[in-house]
Amino acid sequence: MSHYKTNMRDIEFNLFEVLGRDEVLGQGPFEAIDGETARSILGEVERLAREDLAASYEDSDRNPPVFDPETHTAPVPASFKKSYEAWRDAEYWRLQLSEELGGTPAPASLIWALGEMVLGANAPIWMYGAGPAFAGIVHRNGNDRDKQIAQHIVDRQWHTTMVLTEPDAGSDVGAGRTKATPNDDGTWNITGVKRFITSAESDLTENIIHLVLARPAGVEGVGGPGTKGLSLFIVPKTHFDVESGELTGERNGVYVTNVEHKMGIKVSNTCEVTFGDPSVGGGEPARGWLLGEVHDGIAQMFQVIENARMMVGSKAIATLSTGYLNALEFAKTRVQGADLTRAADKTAPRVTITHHPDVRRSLMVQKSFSEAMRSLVLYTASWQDRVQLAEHRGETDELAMRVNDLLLPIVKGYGSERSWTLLGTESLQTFGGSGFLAEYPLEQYVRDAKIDTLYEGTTAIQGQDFFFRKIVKDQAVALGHLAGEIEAFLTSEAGNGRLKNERGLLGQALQDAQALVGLMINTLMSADESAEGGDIRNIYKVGLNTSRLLMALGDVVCAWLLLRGAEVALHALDAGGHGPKDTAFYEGKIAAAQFFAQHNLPRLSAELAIAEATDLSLMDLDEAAF
Ligand code: ST9
Ligand code: FAD
Repeated sequence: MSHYKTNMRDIEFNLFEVLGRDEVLGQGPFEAIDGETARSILGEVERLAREDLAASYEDSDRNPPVFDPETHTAPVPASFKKSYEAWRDAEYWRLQLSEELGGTPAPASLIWALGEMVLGANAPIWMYGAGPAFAGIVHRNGNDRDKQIAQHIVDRQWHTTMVLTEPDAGSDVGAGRTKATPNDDGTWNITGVKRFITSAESDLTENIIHLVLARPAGVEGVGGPGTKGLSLFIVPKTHFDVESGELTGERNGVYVTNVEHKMGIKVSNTCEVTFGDPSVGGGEPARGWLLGEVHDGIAQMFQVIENARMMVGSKAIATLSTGYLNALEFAKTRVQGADLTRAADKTAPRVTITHHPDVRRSLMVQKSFSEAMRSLVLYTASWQDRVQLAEHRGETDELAMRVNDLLLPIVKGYGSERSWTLLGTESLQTFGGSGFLAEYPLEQYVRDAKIDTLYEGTTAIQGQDFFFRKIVKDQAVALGHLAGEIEAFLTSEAGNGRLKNERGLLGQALQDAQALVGLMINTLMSADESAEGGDIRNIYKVGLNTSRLLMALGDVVCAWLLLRGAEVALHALDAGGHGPKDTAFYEGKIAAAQFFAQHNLPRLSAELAIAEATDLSLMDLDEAAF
C-alpha cells in the first residue's frame, strides 16, 4: 500500500472553485492546456505519484546511495531509479518549459498543484528532475551558446545543480571564496570547494551541469566583496560538443569528494564538490562559461532560488498533508479507551480514538494547517500565473511580481516551520507509540521534512528577507495590497453571518499584525544614527522579532485564505444538489476555517505585546551567561 495519500478534492477546490483557474487555462501562453486537460493531468499525476513515485520512498531511505571515493560516484538504488524514470517518461515536466525549448507551458498554479503530489510522494524525484526548469533559466539569461546548452539539458535529460554553499559561506553566500579565472578562449577556470550540493552526483544521467557562483579574479571592475561580486558559471561534469551536445568523453575537473550522511531525504545526494584541484580525479582544470557573458551572478541565481524556495515550502506542506491523512486513517481504526462521557464506567465499550476530544483537536489542527497552507501555495502560484500572462503579452505585471515576492518567504519559512513541527507534535503523535516505528511512514516524514526549515535559506533568513526586503525595501506596496484584499473581505458580508465571529477575529489579527509591522518600522527608524537620538543598536530589537513577524503574518494570511474558501463552501452548500461526499467536504472546509481562526488568531495580540516589550537585555547579556 502506498505511503502517500493525496487530497485531490481539496486541490481541485482551490484551483477551480476558489481561484477560478478555468479563466486562465486555455488562454494566452496556456492555449494547449484547457480546464479539461488540466483536470485529466491532475488525475494522471495523482495516480503516478501514489503508485510509481511513492513505490521507492521507503526503500531509498533504507538503502541510500553509497559514495565511492575512488570513482567519485554515488549510484542511487534501483527502486528509486525506476520511480525517477516513471516521472521522466511521463513527460509532465514539459509543462514547466517554454515552447521554444520543447515545452507545453502550463500556469504556475497547475505546476505547483502537480508539484505537491510529486513532492509529497517522493521529493528527490522532483529535485533530480529539475533540469528542464533550470534550462529555462539558462535559456532566459544566456547568449546563443547558453541557449544551445539549455536545449541539450532538456533533450538529453542532463541533471543540473545550484552551487552556492561553501564551508564558510552558508547563509552568508557573499563570503564565498570559490574563484573564477578567465582563459584566452573565453572559458573560465573554477577553483574551490563547495559543500552540500544537491544532485551533484548520481547514475541517473550521462552528464550534470552545475550552475556555480564564483568570484572572478584578476578582471577589472568585477569580483568585489559580498554577493554582488559573484558571477554565475555553467560548469559541466563531462565536456561536450556545444553544437551537438555529444559528450567528448573528456572529464572536466569537477569531482564529488564526499556525500553527506543525513537524517532524511537520503536518496537525494548532498555532495561536497571540488573544482579544479590538481590532486583530485585526473587533476584537470574545471572549465566553465560565464552565463550570458554578464557578471550578474546573484541576481541570476535568485531566479533559481525563488523557484526552489517555492519548491521547499510546497514539499513541507505536501508532507504535512499526507502525514495528516495517514494519521486520520489510523485514528479511525485505532480503538482505545472509553468515550469521555462514560469514563467512570469501567465496563463501557471501547471506542476509536476519533471519539476523544484531544484527538479531534489534534486532527483538526492538522487538517486546518495543511489545507490553509495548500491554499497559500496555490494562491501564491496564482500571482505567478499573472506574471506569466503579462510576460506573454510583452508586459510586466509589477504588482503580481511584488506580491509573489512577499508571499515566498511565507510559503518557505512559515510553511516549513509549521509543517515540520506539526508532523511531529500532531501527526506522528496520533499514532501513539506506533508512530515511532519504521513500520509507518510518519517517522520518515518527520526526518525528511526537517531539512525544509534549513535549506534554501533558514527560517531566520526568511524572516529577515520578509521584513527588510519584502516589506521595508518594497515600501510595503505588496503588503498594503494584501492587507487591502483582507480588509475588503472583512467588510463584505462574506459567510452570510456564519463567519461573522471569525471575520471579527481576522480583523483584530490584521490590526495586530499591522501594529507589529508599524512597531518594527519605527524601531528600525530609531536605529538611524543620522537622525537625532538614533541608536544603531536598536536594530537588534528588529532582529529579535523578524521570525515572529513572519509567523504572525503567515497566520493572518492562512486564516484569510481558509475563510475565503469557507465562503465558497457556504455558497456551494446553499446552492445544494451535492451528494453526501461533497456535502461533508464543504462542511469540513467551513469547520477548518472556523477552527483555524478561533485557535490561532487570538495569539496575535500576545505576539504584539511580546514584541512591544522587546528590549536589549538579551543582546547585553554576556555570552558566558548562556
Ligand atoms: C539550497 C538548495 O539550499 C536546496 C535544495 C535544492 C534542490 C535543487 C533542485 C530543485 C530546485 C528547482 C529549481 C528550478 C529552477 C528553475 C526555475 C524556473 C522558473 N529575491 O540583501 P542583499 C539578490 S541552495 C530576489 O544585499 P546579501 C538581489 O539581486 C542554497 N533576489 O544580500 C540583491 O540585490 P538587490 C540556498 C534577492 O547581504 C542581492 O541578492 N542558499 C533576494 O549580499 C543582494 O541582496 C540560500 O538561500 C530575494 N529574496 O546576501 C542563502 N534576496 O538588492 C540564504 C537577495 O540590488 N541566504 N537577492 O536587488 C540569503 O538569502 C541571504 O539573505 C543573502 C544575503 C545571501 C541574500
Ligand atoms: P549557517 O549559515 O551557518 O547558519 C547556522 C545558524 O545560524 C542557522 O540557524 C541560521 O539561521 C543562523 N544564522 C546564520 N546567519 C544568520 C543571520 N545573519 N541572522 C540570523 N541568523 C543567522 N546549498 C547549495 O548551494 N546548493 C544545494 O543544492 C544545497 N543543498 C542542500 C541540501 C542539504 C541536505 C543541506 C543540509 C544543505 C544544502 N545546501 C545547499 C546548503 C543550505 O542552503 C545551507 O545549509 C543553508 O543555507 C544554511 O547554511 P549553513 O548550513 O552554513 O548554516
